[in-house]
Amino acid sequence: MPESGTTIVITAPLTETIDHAGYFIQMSMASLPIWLEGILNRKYPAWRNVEYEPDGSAKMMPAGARLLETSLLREFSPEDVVCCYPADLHKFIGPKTRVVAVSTHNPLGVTFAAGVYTSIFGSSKQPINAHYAREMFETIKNNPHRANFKVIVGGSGGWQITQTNSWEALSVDCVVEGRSESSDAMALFHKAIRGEELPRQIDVAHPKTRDAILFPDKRTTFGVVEMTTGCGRRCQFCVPDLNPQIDMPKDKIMKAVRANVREGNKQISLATEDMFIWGQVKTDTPFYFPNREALLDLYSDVVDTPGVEQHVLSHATIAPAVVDPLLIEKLSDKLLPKSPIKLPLLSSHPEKRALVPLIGLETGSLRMAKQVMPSKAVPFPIEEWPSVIVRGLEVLNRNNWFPAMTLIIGNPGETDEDNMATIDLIYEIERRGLFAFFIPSIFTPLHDTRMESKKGVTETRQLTPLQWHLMMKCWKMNLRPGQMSWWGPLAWRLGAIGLWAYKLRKLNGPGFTWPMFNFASALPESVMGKMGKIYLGKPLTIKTRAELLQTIRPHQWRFLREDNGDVPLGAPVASPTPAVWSLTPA
Ligand code: B12
Ligand code: SF4
Repeated sequence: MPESGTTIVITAPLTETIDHAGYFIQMSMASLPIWLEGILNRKYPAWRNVEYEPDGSAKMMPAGARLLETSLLREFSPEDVVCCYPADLHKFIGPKTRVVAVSTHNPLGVTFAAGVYTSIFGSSKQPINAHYAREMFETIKNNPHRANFKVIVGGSGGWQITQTNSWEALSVDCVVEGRSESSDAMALFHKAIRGEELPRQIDVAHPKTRDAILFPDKRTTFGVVEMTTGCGRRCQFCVPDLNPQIDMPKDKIMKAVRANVREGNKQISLATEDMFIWGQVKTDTPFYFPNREALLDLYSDVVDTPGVEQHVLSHATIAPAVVDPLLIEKLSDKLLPKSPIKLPLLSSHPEKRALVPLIGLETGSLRMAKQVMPSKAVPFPIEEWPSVIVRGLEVLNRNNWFPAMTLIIGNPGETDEDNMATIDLIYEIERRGLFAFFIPSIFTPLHDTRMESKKGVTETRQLTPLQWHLMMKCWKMNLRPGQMSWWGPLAWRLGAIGLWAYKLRKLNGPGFTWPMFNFASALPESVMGKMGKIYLGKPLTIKTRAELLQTIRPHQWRFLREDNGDVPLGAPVASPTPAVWSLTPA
């Protein structure tokens, strides 16, 4: 590393860069307050360990930082661009440095889910990840060469700085919204190097075509390789859906997978909003009828790449599981052996392996669903949402997929009836012996979304007893697969009640008390229900798969695959290898 420093230094918070212990460690760090860091330190004593290149630069970096590096290398020489960990910034920043570029996912923890749980536990401002992000910004601010360089921040969490007006506090000059491939983003770096003033915030264009998207040739955190951008289901609260719907060319995905392995990564995750649209974007078939052959071909090649020992799924939607159960079955055969996630109490796999994609459930209320996510269930009408969830979960669970399902509590205009409808669905799922990890979060109006101007719940004290009940019931159900010992549940109950008595009771208000007792299993639910303290949910009428297929618009029946059965009578049948497959890249 030159003593004069590198012209452009790229970094990211340590807690967004580490990639051992699986996705869950980063998700926990996004949500747990800093005062609970000790729990993670004890469970993962080596979580801070990172690997280095011989020159002291970072071996692994989040995909966003790597993309920025790749974009810059089109216009700058490799000597002028480096990626390093926050602790090594002083080694790379010198008098010659003109830009410190930060890539961040969630710097202040004000996004959905993250903020909620820290606020339940007491501080809404300092999740572990936010603590480390602030520490990184502090290091940059106090660097002796700070006057000579500009600080440019980008990544999916950049908006948090804009929204909280944190430019001065964090010593940030410019926040970039959008992708680094953009020529506007590059122009900004040239401007900074010339020492010109930068705008505080700039929106840069998203590439419109698949060929305009770059792929890094280095190692990314968790082996993240982009698979798609955009989604197409158009939910009102969604940020990624605002991007164009693009599925990446397979040869580029595979090259990035091999680059990760070559650089010592043993794990891969294909980043997407909905894995099931890949291979079906801009074909003659609507994107919500998955392209089975294309998906099996892609995932098989990824997990069969020599050196790939682990593979984790990112995001998906649930309707495709009802549309094509055989796809799920065949994907499971390929993906389960490489899944690092084991759920001994749930999985029927011989090694107890499981797949845990992130899937949005969001609400069980049809009234709410029609307002905020009218196309979430396509090809099924949104009126069938509860049946789609239940039948989809049946298919997924049967094949050892136990999704992490997000729910939004406190949607604008949400009533007690809406909450009761969601609680009905959660109890229906439980009654049927189905399982998902339910991740409730409080509605946050995310920057740039179609719901940006809407107001959400800002403090946990504002939650109603029904909203609390929904949240705590979800967490109670989530803990089941972890409570294998006789003492586990007992310790959990006592701990939870103790914490409530000590701190949470005051923080979260009176509506929290009975839901908390339910969470801690202080009394049987039926007793609390009879006492009128919690709502136990009413049974729902759930359509069969055959009935659900009947609700698809008849002109789309031809996209259903006969080998799955239940195809409505009189429907022309899709060929087993749809013609559209030839349109997807090899
Ligand atoms: C993989 C992933 C994860 C993984 C791994 C994250 C990691 N550190 O690598 C895990 C599961 C751990 C994770 C966790 C979380 N995630 Co996440 N995640 C994703 C996912 C699927 C892909 C991210 C990615 O790598 N994309 C590919 C890269 C290339 O894209 P990118 O980072 O945006 O980078 C581009 C631009 O932003 C820009 N850019 C990036 N950096 C910079 C820097 C500069 C200076 C410039 C100019 C440009 C620039 O250029 C890049 C392209 O060229 C996205 C959805 C998506 N498709 O983006 C959600 C997503 C980013 N995650 C999200 C959320 C909410 C979270 C959590 C808060 C969830 C939670 N409660 O636990 C946590 C926070 C983690 C933390 N450490 O705090 C949201 C963010 C919403 C928002 N706008 O705030 C998204 C969009 C998902 C969603 N559907 O809502 N996540
Ligand atoms: S299904 Fe998910 S990714 Fe797609 S628009 Fe809705 S929230 Fe966004």
